[in-house]
Amino acid sequence: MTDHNDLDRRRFMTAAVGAAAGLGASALSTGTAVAADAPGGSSDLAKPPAGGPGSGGQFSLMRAEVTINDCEVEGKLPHDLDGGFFATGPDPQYPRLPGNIMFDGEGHVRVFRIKNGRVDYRTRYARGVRYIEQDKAGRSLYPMYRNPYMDDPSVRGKSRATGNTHIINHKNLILALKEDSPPIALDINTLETVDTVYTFGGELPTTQPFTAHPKVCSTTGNMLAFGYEAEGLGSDVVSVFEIDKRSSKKLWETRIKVPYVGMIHDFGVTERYVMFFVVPMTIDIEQMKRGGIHWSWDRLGKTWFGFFRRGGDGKDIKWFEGPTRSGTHTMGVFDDGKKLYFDTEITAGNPFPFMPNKDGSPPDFKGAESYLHRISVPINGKGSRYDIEKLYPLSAPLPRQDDRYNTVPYRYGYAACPHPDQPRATANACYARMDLSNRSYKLWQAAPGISLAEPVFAPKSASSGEGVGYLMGVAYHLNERLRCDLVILDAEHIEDGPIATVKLPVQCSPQVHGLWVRGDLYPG
Ligand code: V55
Ligand code: FE
Repeated sequence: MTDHNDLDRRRFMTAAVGAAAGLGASALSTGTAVAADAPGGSSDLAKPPAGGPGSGGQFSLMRAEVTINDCEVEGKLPHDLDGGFFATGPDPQYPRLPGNIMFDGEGHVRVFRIKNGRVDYRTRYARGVRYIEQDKAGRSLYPMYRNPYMDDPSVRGKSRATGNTHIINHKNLILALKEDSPPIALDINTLETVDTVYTFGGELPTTQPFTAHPKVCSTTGNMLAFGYEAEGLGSDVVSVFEIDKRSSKKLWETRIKVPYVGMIHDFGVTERYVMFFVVPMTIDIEQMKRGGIHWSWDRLGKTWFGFFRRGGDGKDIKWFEGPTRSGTHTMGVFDDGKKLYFDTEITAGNPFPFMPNKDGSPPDFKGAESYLHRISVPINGKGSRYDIEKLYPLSAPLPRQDDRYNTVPYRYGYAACPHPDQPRATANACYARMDLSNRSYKLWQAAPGISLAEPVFAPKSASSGEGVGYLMGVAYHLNERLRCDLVILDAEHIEDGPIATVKLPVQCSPQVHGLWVRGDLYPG
């Protein structure tokens, strides 16, 4: 097994940074001084965030629902840009209980609807059962991240869905996703909630967990998804299924068993295979019973990469072993008939320093730095370990691709990251466009004081080639009390900077993931 892991050459991409770089930033909004001993980043997290008290970049609370028609735009909005940039993130209705983490909180969805040179901005909470019940009670009823033991008796057994992680469009709906629950369905135009527990018309049980990272098949447009802990809390069964894009019918479903119960946040699908990467962010029932979160990091845990034939019964699943690592987000996958390739961001240790370590050790910020790697295995199943190689020196825990290439070979990846040469960076100063054909990348660096959230790629039209289109994402101005812009770049020339900037007079609600919905996929 090859592992060109040069984490030791890191240039202070630490907590603070890996953090601001992506998910770790979370630490900021919990108010916990977790970074006191962060190598190289200590002072950065210890001092109050630049946006003012309580601010934490892309994870700062907002709560106010906003409607702004015909936003101010600087530069020139491309005339061919037609669609919606959607995003979601946890924006707690009520203050978080001490010990709770920033991955908890009600999903607040937003859209920048762009058409005919005009942008309308709108945000609404995903009003799931949890939101509605808490609104009635006037207090938090689900006080701990993914811990049903802590739920108020009045809501026991009711949907815990928050829709705070990612979204996907299905027919005329925007589905707000959290991996422990069925989606919450929102109207694509108004963002009003139309279904608190969306089951694709009864295709899924109302208790079915549903990943935050479904894939859209590049050839059929159908949706591939899975749910882990599929048969109840702590279950080692993962259900995998494909949903018809028009009828919403389940075309097939397979149940597989995983080597152990860990967080399976994302996966990979090609035209022929389904792939999972099992990492030792393991379920911790004892910790939950003590009032803690769902997970703790097992630094002794091995990783397993598994694949099976798409649409089959899953009995052919083959597992390959690897060292302790974590990988949360898939950038892209493909198979060449001989091997399967799975491009993912990889950390050497616990990727979320705000989640406990099983052995009680303090947060390891260096181990949380995430770099893009490629995992590969032979399709004929020979061998027992997977190969892994590092692709890029960019600290990028939220890598993306052109979503039209979810299930086929792809060339370009995109991500927000700190500048690789700026050791003391505390924010995602850059957007990167990666060209996998020669492992090169291009960067655009934002002005000082800006932290960039995860970008999305928008093709110029449904039929334009890969990489021909726009890269866009939200810029949080750390020195303007987090006021936000949407920056829009020519994806082929990101180094030239934004061609248009949508100026909001307010902060955006927290963002985890975003999605571009092309205008031709809108109703009507
Ligand atoms: C992630 C985010 C989550 C979660 C599990 O992106 C993993 C990683 C916002 O919630 O619950
Ligand atoms: Fe995610």
